[in-house]
Amino acid sequence: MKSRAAVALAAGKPLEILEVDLDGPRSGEVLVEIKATGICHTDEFTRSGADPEGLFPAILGHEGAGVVVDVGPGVTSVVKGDHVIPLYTPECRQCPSCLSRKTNLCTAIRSTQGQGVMPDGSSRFSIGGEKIHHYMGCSTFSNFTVLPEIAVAKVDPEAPFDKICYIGCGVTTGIGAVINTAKVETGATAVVFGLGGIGLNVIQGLRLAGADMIIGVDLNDDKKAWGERFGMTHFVNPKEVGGDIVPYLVDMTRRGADQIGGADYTFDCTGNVKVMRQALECAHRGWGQSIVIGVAGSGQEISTRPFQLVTGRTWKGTAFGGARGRTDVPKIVDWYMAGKIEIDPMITHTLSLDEINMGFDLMHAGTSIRSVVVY
Ligand code: NAD
Ligand code: 022
Ligand code: ZN
Repeated sequence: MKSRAAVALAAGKPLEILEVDLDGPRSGEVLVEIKATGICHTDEFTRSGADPEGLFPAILGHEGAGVVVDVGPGVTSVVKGDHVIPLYTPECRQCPSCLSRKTNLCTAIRSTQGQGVMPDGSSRFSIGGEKIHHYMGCSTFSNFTVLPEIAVAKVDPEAPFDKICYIGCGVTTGIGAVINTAKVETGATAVVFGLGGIGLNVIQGLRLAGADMIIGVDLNDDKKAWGERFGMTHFVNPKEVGGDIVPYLVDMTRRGADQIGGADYTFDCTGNVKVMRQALECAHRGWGQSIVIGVAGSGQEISTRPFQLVTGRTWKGTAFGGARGRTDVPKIVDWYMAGKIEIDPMITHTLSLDEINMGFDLMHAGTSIRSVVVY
């Protein structure tokens, strides 16, 4: 069949809206009509050529929602008409990682996904016989895409596609980092570095978890109102703090009879390795946990003095908020439908596929929280 898609033909070039050929689903695969897709940082990381593992030509996009329109042989967990969210972190429930219950990083299709192909080693996308790569196993910048059955989460059919697509990455990453990775408890203190599309979801996750003090840190003062909108209790702009921000944050979080400062939980949502160090060092001695969510540029390294860890701070990282996609994503959609979490105000721009490159411009300008393309 044919599908309209935004194609990344070469690194650093704008996406081109083209008609592509799409082969139908093979064994264990499903054909999905994508109804909406968010535009996320990783798409830009790859489009720009900064990602050393980026493959071209490719159909990017990994934050979508749509409807199953066909299933290949052997598919049992979804049927035509089901509403689904594609999963860049699949959940096979059979590999050693899924069975371990200790990680969400399913390994069933990991190597082929990284090579931009389906699990059988071939691509379903082409133009004039030339192969086009899949991206993060999703390729949601195509109106139709083929996905492995284990890489779709079946969700409430009443939920609006143009909002729940964001659960395909940003919402689940931010809320999941709080609930699955940090396991934040009622009354906790927290610092969130970077109040963008991820940090704001960390903030609403902290509110959901019942955190007491939620400090947001951002270089952009416009983010103060955004943070407060989702539960932030204090805002710090590092530019307005003369010198080191770490002792400043430690001071803000002094509690208890011993008046030792430091937050119970801190989150890096910037991808800046210097910020990751600040986040670790403003965590409470003895028990503070710092969660790295931001993805740093290739070749970047983090550092701190071992003393920071010896005195009981923990450095953790999270992919897709530690969420097991097929199990956890439908629950997050239900939370949205029940009004427990908010999504609508974070979607600041809705575009048509023809306008997709504008979404990348808005991301660079810092004027959007999330741009969503509606097909
Ligand atoms: P964003 O650009 O919307 O937000 C980043 C924010 O950080 C901005 O508000 C910016 O002003 C602020 N900032 C930049 N430098 C800062 C500094 N030195 N101190 C304080 N604030 C600073 O980006 P986003 O969509 O929120 O994504 C954030 C990061 O999360 C990216 O690196 C992205 O790749 C990553 N991410 C990770 C996962 C995962 O599974 N681990 C999933 C999705 C996104
Ligand atoms: C999504 N991300 C950033 C913005 N939006 C993002 C990027 C990478 C990861 C998670 C989220 C990530 C963390 C750890 C891994 N990845 C490796 C997983 C593994 O090896 O099992 C990651 C993922 C997918 C791909 C590459 C890296 C890919 O499909 N190319 C989950
Ligand atoms: Zn993403």
